[in-house]
Amino acid sequence: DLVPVKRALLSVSDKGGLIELGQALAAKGVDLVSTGGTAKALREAGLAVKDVADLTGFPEMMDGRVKTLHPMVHGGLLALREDAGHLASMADHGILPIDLLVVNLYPFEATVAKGGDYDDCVENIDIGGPAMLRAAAKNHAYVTVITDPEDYAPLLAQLEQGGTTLRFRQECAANTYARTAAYDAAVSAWFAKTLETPAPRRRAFAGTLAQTLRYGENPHQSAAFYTDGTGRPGVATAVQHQGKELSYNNINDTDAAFELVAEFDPSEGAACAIIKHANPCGVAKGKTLLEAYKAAFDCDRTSAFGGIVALNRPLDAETAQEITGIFTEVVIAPGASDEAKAIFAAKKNLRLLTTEGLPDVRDGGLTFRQVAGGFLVQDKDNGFVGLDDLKVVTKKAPTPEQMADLLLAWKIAKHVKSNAIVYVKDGATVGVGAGQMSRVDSALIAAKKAERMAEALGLPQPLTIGSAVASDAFFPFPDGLMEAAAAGATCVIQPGGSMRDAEVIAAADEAGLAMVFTGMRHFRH
Ligand code: 93A
Repeated sequence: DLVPVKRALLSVSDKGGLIELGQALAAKGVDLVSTGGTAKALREAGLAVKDVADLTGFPEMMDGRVKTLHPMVHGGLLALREDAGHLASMADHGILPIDLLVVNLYPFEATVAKGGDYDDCVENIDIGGPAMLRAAAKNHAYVTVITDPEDYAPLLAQLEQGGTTLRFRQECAANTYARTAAYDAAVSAWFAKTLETPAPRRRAFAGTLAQTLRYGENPHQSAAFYTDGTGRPGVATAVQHQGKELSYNNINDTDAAFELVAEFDPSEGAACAIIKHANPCGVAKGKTLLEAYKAAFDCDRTSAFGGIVALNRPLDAETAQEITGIFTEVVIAPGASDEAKAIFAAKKNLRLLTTEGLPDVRDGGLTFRQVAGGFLVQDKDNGFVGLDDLKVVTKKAPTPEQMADLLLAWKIAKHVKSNAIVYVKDGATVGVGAGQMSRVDSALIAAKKAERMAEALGLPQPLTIGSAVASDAFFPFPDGLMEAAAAGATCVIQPGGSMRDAEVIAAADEAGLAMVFTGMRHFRH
């Protein structure tokens, strides 16, 4: 079933690998046809190329908007080579068969990512490219279609044997439709964002395969990682400097870690988050990264083992040295010094990821969750509560120091699975209770961990004594609040809004607590 390639149409925006491909094709005696910029590049490399304009008898016009949208092109791609009627049409109109199409599209996603203005984005919506890709992919019985420079080598390997196999052409077709679907999804997402309509009647979701993963959450699940083209700084766009390939769980945890640490403006201080199973087991601010890392580590040293560490400033040598003290899976930071990299190089299993800056946590964007038969889509939780939004509801008001810890606890609680209870003291978490079905249990578990840490660190008492506590949602009864008070919390931040707020406030006053309401909830499931 080998189909030889005699004529190829090349029209690419990403000209990487183009010359080598053109040379290899020419060496195999393939006739090359190309659009303006692609033809120019090939010619400059000394290759003989025919212009699409010569094929169609029309010049490229309207600033390139119309170059390949012509029956000479589409007939050549779509004609069934063994159909008498199709062959007759080809003969009548002088249409030449095109056996290979190499197209990659106008960089729409990249234009959006780099903040292109409205007209720029619109102009980068490729029309002719996807039309050709879809035509060629439909006619995969005869036509080979390539839309990714990474497939140039496999293509040439196929041609070595005299032509492409049906299986290869089918795989190319499948990739092509995924690409055009992702492309249109990106256009549709850009419109939704521009028009500020999170829920248009139809919504396409698509991504580009970044990596097939060894397995999913468990070894019996296959998995892959897709990028969405937004270019948001984070695990999808990070550079990995060392260590083995990231796993599904690593990617998930690294994302949780980096999104959390991005809450902390690096110009206001260093911050570190240590994550296990997508929940923070230690978060701290510090004058230096080292200070922040140490304080985060001291929240729950047991859980930090094998964790993911995220930093809000470029990794420095002293922090790198400290991190190598225990086994850590991944470190992600907006950069790393050469010295820090050299220190990590000795730790073969430690992955170091660096990004171009931190993501903007106030940024919009969507989150998805699959349910049977559909998807739940929502805005990212980019809710923010500042000092002015807080309402003191108890007789006692928090001191400025308590207020700072309360706001920190609140910021962190947003990134903890519900029910979330977070104890903070002096700029660092001292207990995190996550993912419990009862808020009382989250309060208890966090306090218990703090007790264990106090023992391990040889402290006279758990650090929850005199701490600030945050609850991601209101206390429906006073019991959860009382557990926090029993653990030693002296001030509380929570959304409020329970039917029993009055009862909860009375209990807080009774216990001598200072409590503030945020008016905003941070459920996370
Ligand atoms: O503006 S288009 O939508 N109109 C077309 O007819 C057309 N044909 C190919 N864009 C079109 N293309 C695209 O031009 C290709 O998808 C490719 O990305 C690009 C290559 O242009 P050049 O060869 O001039 O660099």
